[in-house]
Amino acid sequence: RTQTHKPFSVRSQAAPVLSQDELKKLAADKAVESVKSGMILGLGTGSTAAFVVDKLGQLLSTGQLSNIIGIPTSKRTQEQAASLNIPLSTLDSHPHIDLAIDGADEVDPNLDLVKGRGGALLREKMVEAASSSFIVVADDSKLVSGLGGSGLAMPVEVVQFCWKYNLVRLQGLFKELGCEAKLRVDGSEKPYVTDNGNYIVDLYFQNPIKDGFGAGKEISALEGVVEHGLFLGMATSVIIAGKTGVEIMNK
Ligand code: ABF
Repeated sequence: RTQTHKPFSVRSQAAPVLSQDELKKLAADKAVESVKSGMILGLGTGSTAAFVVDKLGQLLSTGQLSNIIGIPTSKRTQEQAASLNIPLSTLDSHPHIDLAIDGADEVDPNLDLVKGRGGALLREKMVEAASSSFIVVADDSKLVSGLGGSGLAMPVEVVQFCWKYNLVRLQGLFKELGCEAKLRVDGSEKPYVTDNGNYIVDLYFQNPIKDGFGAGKEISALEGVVEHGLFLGMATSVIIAGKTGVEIMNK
């Protein structure tokens, strides 16, 4: 089921051209409409999720929301939320989350996702799996017909120990998809280290993944793999903002 909401009610024919950030904010604001006072909330990571956190901070500061507890999915989000005085806790203290809102890197027509280009996939998956509802917010550049089909990275978090051994094994798993595996590096060309002290191997596919569940299982079966960026069957709805408005895709 898909619903479309126009971004503005415009009288003139020419609709305003929104920047990518404005689209992200539009999707974020729409998602925050589902937040109710008293909820335990999973707080996502990334530039779109940051708009969600901003909006929550604003609604709390004006008293339009109260008694929210946020469970952040990264140190970055934790810092942002703390700076906005959003009360925070952990999955240890709150193992059941009412609603998580987060961005994504790819969204396919079944609402399956690639996530983790922001490096926070492990905590995102733990928090979102513990949530009764999971709303994804994105601009329309994230829509793909098949996962892995954007030509951009599908991340896999691996332990540092013998990361090269696992990089080679990961690349070998998807030879027939023309997969190239690369260790993620930071701005100084040093290995990127996740919040959990691990490395990330980014997989680049020439062809989309046909069997996401099968691929996920094969990746997880490799010893030393911590988590992968395929988020399958997890999203309850996806809010996509594009030129024609905000589209809500429901399961
Ligand atoms: C998180 O942020 C990640 O899972 C995903 O990698 C990224 C998307 O970032 P952005 O919203 O900045 O495109 O949701």
